[in-house]
Amino acid sequence: MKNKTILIILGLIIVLGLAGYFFFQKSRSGSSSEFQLPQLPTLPEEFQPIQPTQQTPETATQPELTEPQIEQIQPQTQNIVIYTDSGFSPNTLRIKLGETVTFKNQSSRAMWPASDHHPTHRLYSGTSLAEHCPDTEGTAFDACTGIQPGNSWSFTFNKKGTWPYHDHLNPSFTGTIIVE
Ligand SMILES: [Cu+2]
Repeated sequence: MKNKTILIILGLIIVLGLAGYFFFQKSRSGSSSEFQLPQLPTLPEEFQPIQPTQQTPETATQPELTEPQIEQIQPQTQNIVIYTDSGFSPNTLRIKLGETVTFKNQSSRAMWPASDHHPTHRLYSGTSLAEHCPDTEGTAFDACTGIQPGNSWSFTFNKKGTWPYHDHLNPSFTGTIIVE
């Protein structure tokens, strides 16, 4: 029984091999019109393989935010001193050389910020009130006039040091600007 099965299998292999050989010979000698490879069935459009899409310009050119750019976006710190009926706040303010301090009058009366020492105001500029007012050059730490409620006065510090000041109209109100 086993031998018979083996014989049948061998026979099938031989027959298939011969058939394949003749088929191959025919396809080699025959013209292309006689023998055509079967065409693969075309897939419906929805089953077509997805073509890799090109990168859109938006994502391709989008710049990455770097740390220096983030720093540029951040607003500059403002140096503001508020003057109220109880005096200057903050009482001591540290700034960098070349920075500007804005004194805002939120009190009910006029203010006159000026460098110590009252009444001459010589400490910052080395000149007296009579010499440096009106301070058109912006070199004396002296408002040189009363600043009305709701108004403000700004001064740019171009000298390093500790600069005490007072309200010339109410000299008991004092403060200090430290320029580093
Ligand atoms: Cu004064």
